[in-house]
Amino acid sequence: MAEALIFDVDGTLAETEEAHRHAFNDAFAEAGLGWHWSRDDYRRLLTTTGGKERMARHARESGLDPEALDIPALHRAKTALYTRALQRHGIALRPGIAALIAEARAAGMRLGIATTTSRANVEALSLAAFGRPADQMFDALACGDEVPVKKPAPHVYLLALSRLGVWPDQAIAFEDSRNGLRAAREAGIACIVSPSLYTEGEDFAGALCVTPGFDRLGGLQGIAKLKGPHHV
Ligand code: XBP
Ligand code: MG
Repeated sequence: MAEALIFDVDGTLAETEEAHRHAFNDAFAEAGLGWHWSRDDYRRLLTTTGGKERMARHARESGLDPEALDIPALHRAKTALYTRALQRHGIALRPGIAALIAEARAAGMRLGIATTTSRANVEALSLAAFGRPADQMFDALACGDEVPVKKPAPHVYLLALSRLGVWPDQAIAFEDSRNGLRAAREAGIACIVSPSLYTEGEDFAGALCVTPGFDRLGGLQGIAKLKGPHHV
């Protein structure tokens, strides 16, 4: 039995990317940039992890110099809009997440977060979806604004492992994207993938298991029976 479960946030705990996309578009409108990301634009741009990095890519693809724009300020505005939207409208957890977390807690396992997004966004999601602050839900949080390189680099998973005090083979990661899976695998962690709205159809080679929903795993007992890159 694994000793720790480590969860990605966006697309894994909840379907958040539409809320992110609306917040980006509202921030672009407030700044008078004339940019608008459609769902198709966003699907393509999501292969670049991190909001600031995504905006810089869009600027370059539009023939603009990202350095000439105040991307950090634009991203702060986007974060404020995103956190306010979660506060106002709430957000539902993906099926199976609440049960897995409750079962792992009852079994004395440690729980962590390894995400590309910022601590502020994790906090907003935790309050909106669990009704509790993130540090009451998870033993360790590792966020994109704390590491030098975002997923698919392994840094955020390595940070989560060290904060949880477990080795890679004592943990299982839960992801929705190829970039997230690559990050977990690079860190040596077995990874269960359930694709989300925007990641359906990606290549998940190397996953311990790919499932249409985390509620289909049969809980911790079902997970313990999975055979794959690591025995868990
Ligand atoms: C999710 C992301 C994030 C969000 C936006 O990746 O790439 O960038 O889309 O969040 P993952 P920020 O689920 O693999 O961690 O704007 O706060 O960066
Ligand atoms: Mg994700």
